[in-house]
Amino acid sequence: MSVNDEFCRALPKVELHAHLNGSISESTMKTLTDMKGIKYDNKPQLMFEKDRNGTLEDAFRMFKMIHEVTDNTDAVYKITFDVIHDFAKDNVKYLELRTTPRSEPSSSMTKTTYVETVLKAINDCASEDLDIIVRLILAIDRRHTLDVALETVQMAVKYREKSNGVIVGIDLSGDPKKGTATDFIPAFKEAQKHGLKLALHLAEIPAPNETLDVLKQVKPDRIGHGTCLQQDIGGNKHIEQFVIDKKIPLEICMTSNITTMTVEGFDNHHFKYWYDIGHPCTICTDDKGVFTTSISEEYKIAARTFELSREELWELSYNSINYIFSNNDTKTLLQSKWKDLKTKIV
Ligand code: 6MZ
Repeated sequence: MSVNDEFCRALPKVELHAHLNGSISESTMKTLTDMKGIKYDNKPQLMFEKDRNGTLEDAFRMFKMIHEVTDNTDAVYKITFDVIHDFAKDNVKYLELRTTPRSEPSSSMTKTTYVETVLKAINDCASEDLDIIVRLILAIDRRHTLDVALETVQMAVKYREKSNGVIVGIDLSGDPKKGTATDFIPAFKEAQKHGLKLALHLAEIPAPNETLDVLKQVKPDRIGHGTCLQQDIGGNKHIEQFVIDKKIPLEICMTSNITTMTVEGFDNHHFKYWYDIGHPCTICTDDKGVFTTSISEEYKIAARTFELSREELWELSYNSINYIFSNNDTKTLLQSKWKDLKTKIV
């Protein structure tokens, strides 16, 4: 049977690359902008219209505006709560949300109250009957300094303890045209020293020098995007071979890459290369709000573009469990959930 919308929705899914402020639905955004008295005909400034392309610069302008809307702890609570409900409704059974701790003097929100608010919303959702496990990754923005990055790692260590392990890792993200990933290597090493996992945006645009340096010096647990790792598209043979040899899973965000035009067309997406050589890949949304997509939609696009069957989509989803940052008990629990559901949907 062919893959359709209904199948992709029913498929149990793992989402490992979702930026909190990029994942806000249109309806949550409308509530927040109404509350702030911002006219909603500003929509094109906060999210891309479906199937409209732009640039990475456009996306980063949007994040700046979104941050103006989510500049207080009430808004941060609401977006976290709503984003978790959105993913749960789309049959995501395990979600690793990532977010950059942020202070906003205008509302007296501090990085500490920011992280505590996100954790409170995660905790409140856990007490509902949502059938989703949520973990948190704290993000380092590459536009910031090493000191800020080290502070983020310290917060992750402290709040992992306080949250009973909800925080599982550290991300590096932000505008790939700004800053240098290698500057943050001491922070990545500090995170590893404390047993935190690393999910780093690497090679979203061609950047072979920093990519190879970071890979060799810290070996991240997952790579975000990895658009330009391959020799023929801005990487080099050492990078490609290292990623293959170390089997570093790639977080694949197709609509994001096409919309920001870092990849020209779904047919040319690097997912095909890595999938065909059997490299670990996990399908993700990146920013489901900004890019007007969903994880079910991303699975459907993969199936339609690369002619994947139901069984192959199932395997993609099932194998993603191997790349989560939680312990083996959680993996086993998810694997048995997937097996129970399989007979009903494939
Ligand atoms: C790099 C990205 C990104 O952290 O405020 N972010 N970084 N590449 C991308 N591809 C399009 N999409 C999102 O969520 C928004 C932040 O996530 C990062 C950027 O730093 C952005 O400001 P949070 O929840």
